Amino acid sequence: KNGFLIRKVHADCDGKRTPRGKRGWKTFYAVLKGLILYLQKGEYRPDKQLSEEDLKNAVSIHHSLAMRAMDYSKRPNVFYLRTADWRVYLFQAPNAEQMQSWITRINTV
Ligand code: I3P
Repeated sequence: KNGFLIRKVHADCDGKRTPRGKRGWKTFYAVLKGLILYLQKGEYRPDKQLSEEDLKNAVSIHHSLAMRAMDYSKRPNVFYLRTADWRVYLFQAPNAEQMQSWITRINTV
């Protein structure tokens, strides 16, 4: 699965709150391949080499949990992704259908 997602980093490894200055929303082209969610900046080309930054932004979804962000009302179509090492991301999908589809795909790999 792939498509545009807007990401906010809420918690770093071990659930530590992400510091100010690193909590802004950023747009990525997301590609879910196996157990990795790749987040690429800039325009998407299927043959494009992943940059070092793209690799840093990649998220392991092994033993992760995605769920609708019921308590987050500033933006619509937002879901949480909590990883096995207790990072927490918020992702805003383009619409409700895409949000649900990402949640389902992430939780059923
Ligand atoms: C953050 C940015 C986010 C905001 C976050 C700020 O600043 O303005 O949009 O989250 O608030 O810290 P920065 O880019 O300097 O990290 P919201 O959009 O959810 O308000 P927060 O610290 O309350 O999460």
